Amino acid sequence: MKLARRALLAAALTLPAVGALAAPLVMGFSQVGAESEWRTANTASIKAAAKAAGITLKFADAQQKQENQVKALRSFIAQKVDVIAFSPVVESGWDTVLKEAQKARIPVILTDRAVKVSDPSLYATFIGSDFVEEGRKAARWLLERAARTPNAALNIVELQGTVGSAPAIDRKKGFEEVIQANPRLQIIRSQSGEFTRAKGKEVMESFLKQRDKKIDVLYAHNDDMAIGAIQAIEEAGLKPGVDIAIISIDGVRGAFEAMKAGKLNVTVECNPLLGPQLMALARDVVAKKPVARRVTVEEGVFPAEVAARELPKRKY
Ligand code: GYE
Repeated sequence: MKLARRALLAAALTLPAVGALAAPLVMGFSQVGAESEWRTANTASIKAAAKAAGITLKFADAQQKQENQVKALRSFIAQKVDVIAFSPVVESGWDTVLKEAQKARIPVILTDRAVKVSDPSLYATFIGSDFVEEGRKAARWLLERAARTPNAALNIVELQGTVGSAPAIDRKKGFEEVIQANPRLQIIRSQSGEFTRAKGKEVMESFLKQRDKKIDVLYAHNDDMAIGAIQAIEEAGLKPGVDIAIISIDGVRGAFEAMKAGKLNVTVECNPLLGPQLMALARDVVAKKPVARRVTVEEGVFPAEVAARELPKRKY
């Protein structure tokens, strides 16, 4: 009798442990927003990958506001999720909330955008693109094109991404670094179009209204702003891709369609399909396996000449 009771007790004690092991891993994910085609593809990839990996995803949309992201992170901490992943809207201002996560022993994975923090141990790893390199690639395309018209000055207008965001800061930096090689290339105006079509169009309209200098080139930090600007250029009676050369970044389907129509000249790829790699990293981080500090993504450059051939192969 005594033995049987002991066996029962032992079983009761071990059961919850077995149950806990089998419980699905819970990830709190704070997304930037739904500002672009890139972001929509990124969200879809993360949701699908979580499902495929059997990871329970608590998803929060920050609508491009850091304060919403901080709130979401605090709520994930309060809910004691196993791991937090987020794509930070802007680079700075994360120290306090990340310290709170660390104190609660919840590992944090950065996806897509990087942060500037005083203590690197505040996050486990970062998976995303090299935005400085994307800016360089955009500028290299322009340098080659400029070489074909050796005497002409090329006035560039720039549509920047969200102010203070890693892709806006880095894409500007990489582009400026490379165009310095040719003094004929000058950025004559630069303003944020917040990574959206609507704002891209609005800012391009205001660039076009200032008639003091001719605009030869538009460099947009993402395809959506370029697509918005294309509309503004057409409404101003000019031919996008012809009267004004247009360079953008992301490589979304809309960009390939614009290139096929001859309205966009080149897009630099930025891969949003980070979901599967993120879920694998999350499992490793929670299991305390060693992970790389920085996981990068392979990307290409697609000029308009290859658009028709590449379009059917695009996954986003
Ligand atoms: O390029 C843009 C989006 O952070 C890489 O954010 C991402 C950028 C992407 O809104 O379209």
